[in-house]
Amino acid sequence: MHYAFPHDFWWGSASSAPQTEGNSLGGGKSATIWDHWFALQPERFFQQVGPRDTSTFYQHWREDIALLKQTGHNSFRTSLSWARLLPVGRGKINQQAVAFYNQVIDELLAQGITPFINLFHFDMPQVLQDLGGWENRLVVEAYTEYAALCFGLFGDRVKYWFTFNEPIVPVEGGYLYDFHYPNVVDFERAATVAYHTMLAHAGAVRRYREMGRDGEIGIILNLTPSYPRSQHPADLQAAKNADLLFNRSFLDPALRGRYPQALVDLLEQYGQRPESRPGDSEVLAAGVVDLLGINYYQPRRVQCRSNQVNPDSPFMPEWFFEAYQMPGRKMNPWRGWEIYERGIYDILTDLRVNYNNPRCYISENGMGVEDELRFLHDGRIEDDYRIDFVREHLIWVHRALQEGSRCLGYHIWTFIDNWSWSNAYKNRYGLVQLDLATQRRTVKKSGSWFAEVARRHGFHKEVNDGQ
Ligand code: BGP
Repeated sequence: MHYAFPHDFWWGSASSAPQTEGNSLGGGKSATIWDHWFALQPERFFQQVGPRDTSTFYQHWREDIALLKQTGHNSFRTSLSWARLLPVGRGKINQQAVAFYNQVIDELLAQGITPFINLFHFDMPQVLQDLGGWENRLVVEAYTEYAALCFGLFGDRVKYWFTFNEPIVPVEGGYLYDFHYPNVVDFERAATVAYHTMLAHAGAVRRYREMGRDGEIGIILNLTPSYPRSQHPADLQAAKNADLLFNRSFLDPALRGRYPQALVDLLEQYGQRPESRPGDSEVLAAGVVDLLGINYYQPRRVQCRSNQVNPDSPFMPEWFFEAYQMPGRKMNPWRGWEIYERGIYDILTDLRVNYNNPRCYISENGMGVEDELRFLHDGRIEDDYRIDFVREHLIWVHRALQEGSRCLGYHIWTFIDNWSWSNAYKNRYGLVQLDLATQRRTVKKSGSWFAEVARRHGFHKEVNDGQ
């Protein structure tokens, strides 16, 4: 069968400034929380590889953009670094950064690749973290200024803007589960960070519209469908709770301009509701996006709790559900994540049916593999597993499109093997292999396959080809 996609479908990939640029303390850039945390606790990073050792996009941007072209990209998402553009968080602009980003944007356009620009990918400038980061409303204000600066500097050429990538991840990592700096474990503070992030988002959207720039603005959310263990009402409720806390907590403000009442009630009931101020709801209402980016890697399977919550234990989302490991689930054994291709269709269907079918696209989806050199044959990574992974997800995207979803494109995570926070280079995701020692780039089998899919606007799959 031939799976044909629209001729203007976006084919590309996603990446981010902190994961690719390198030169993380050079070119006038100041430290982010990543530079800071690595200096404090290098042992928390896989093989002690830190944010300075990324894929050197700062030096090799021209070569990398040529590789984007070679691997079939008509669009590419990356982020700008706040700490590079505004080393003290606000005020004085670093002109080296402006020149760098201008070159990148101009070269992308010259190669016929549409830039999708995200403003924040987990990389809070340390000077602002020192003021309390997202817990401090001053930082929300500073972010809005930073966003407006970017719209002013680059908005003549950049037509697709995103305020945040996966804004829930710094909340989870930094304030609940200890995998990002500042390694706090405190739900109330986490809820404040989440709330302020969405105020920052909405403030930036409002500024963008006030500036009258010709383009679209959105947000990128990791939407993880929650599947119950069974149809038992207690399991169904557990899945609903997980969905409320991890998806709708960001999805509803982004698409409806307000929080779900059920979430407000739940936080109220447990005394965890963050402090709001007069005028906040108007700001949030202005944050409804033009375009939604969807990151999807794996589903969340849940069941009701098997024991009673100890009311003296710290309040956590897990008070309302328990993780469930479904027997027989399909796994990516080299990352330890479940593969459930249909999840991508379920997200698109939920958006179509329950959220008025927003303009959206798949902004991240991909397969991480540890120790990928085991698949090196004759100088090339033969990553058939990645081709299967992408193709099977695309088949479900195709089905959603046929049913009327307004999904406009597919961006794989990621273009080149890149540095991934405290996992550093553990899991490789690229269409292009990176040799960390030599910085040599080699297109993987999936890179050539992806280029072909983009060129043909789709692919052919025999119904019983066994793949
Ligand atoms: C996503 C992030 C990316 C990237 C990816 C892979 O959630 O947006 O920045 O890091 O996950 O993660 P990992 O390397 O942990 O497998």
